Amino acid sequence: MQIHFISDLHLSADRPALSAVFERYLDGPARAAARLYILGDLFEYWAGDDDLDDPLGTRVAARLAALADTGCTVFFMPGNRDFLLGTDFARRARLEILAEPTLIALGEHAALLCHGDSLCTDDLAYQAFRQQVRNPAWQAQFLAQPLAARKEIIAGVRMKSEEAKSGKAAAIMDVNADAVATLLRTYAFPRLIHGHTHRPAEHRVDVDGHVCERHVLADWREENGGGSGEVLVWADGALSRQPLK
Ligand code: LP5
Ligand code: MN
Repeated sequence: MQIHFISDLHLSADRPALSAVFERYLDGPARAAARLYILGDLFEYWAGDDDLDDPLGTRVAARLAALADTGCTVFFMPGNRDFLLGTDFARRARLEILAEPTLIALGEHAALLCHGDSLCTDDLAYQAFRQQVRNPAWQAQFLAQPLAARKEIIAGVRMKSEEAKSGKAAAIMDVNADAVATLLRTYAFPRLIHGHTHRPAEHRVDVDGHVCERHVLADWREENGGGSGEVLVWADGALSRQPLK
């Protein structure tokens, strides 16, 4: 039985080709998985579960629920764009929301799962922003605002974020080696699987003499009207990447 890992799909109404790749994946390769882990940024942004009547959210929830009906257990870990996804969506999509990080068994070695943004500790402006918006009291206050007002605020933040990113050195927006080492040490040197950085790669990290694998998931892309994605597949005791069209 396979176990699948995906992240950074960034689904949005104005990128239908990405939703098409996702739906083909759910109807095809995902059927071979006993478990699917979605490690954040499934959506370009999520303004709150009261946006569930939005056609994209409704459709994604229904498609995920249909996969769950086939016997696949679907897990979702929040990303920096969809951490407001809550229990209403989870119920509709028949998925389980995971805390970050989560340690799972994967063959002989454990695997530690996270979105990846918490490891980008050199990005001080982002970490300050993250600390604010991940605060439960801040979230409650934000969610108490009308949906339309929230969407306006999010549009402003997205613009500011793009502006800020264009002035940041690429290295700042990657994971910090010490943050990775500290995390791996804390969890007794597992494999690490994360997304967020959009730098898909396999790394080997030496932490106190323990060589740990770090698997960075690929972001899904829309190019020239077509879409492409990738799934990291655990099968027959090994991890491999499968391209999706
Ligand atoms: O997502 P990505 O990879 O493009 O960029 C991230 C960091 N940016 C973000 C912002 C999101 O992309 C957009 C917001 C999504 C919606 C969230 C839902 C609801 C939240 C409501 C918020 C009010 O996460 C980017 C990193 C990059 O990853 C690489 O790691 O660099 O971080 C930034 O660019 C942040 C800026 O440096 C600082 C913050 C600017 C926004 C300030 C707005 C003030 C409004 C105050 C409200 C609390
Ligand atoms: Mn992200």
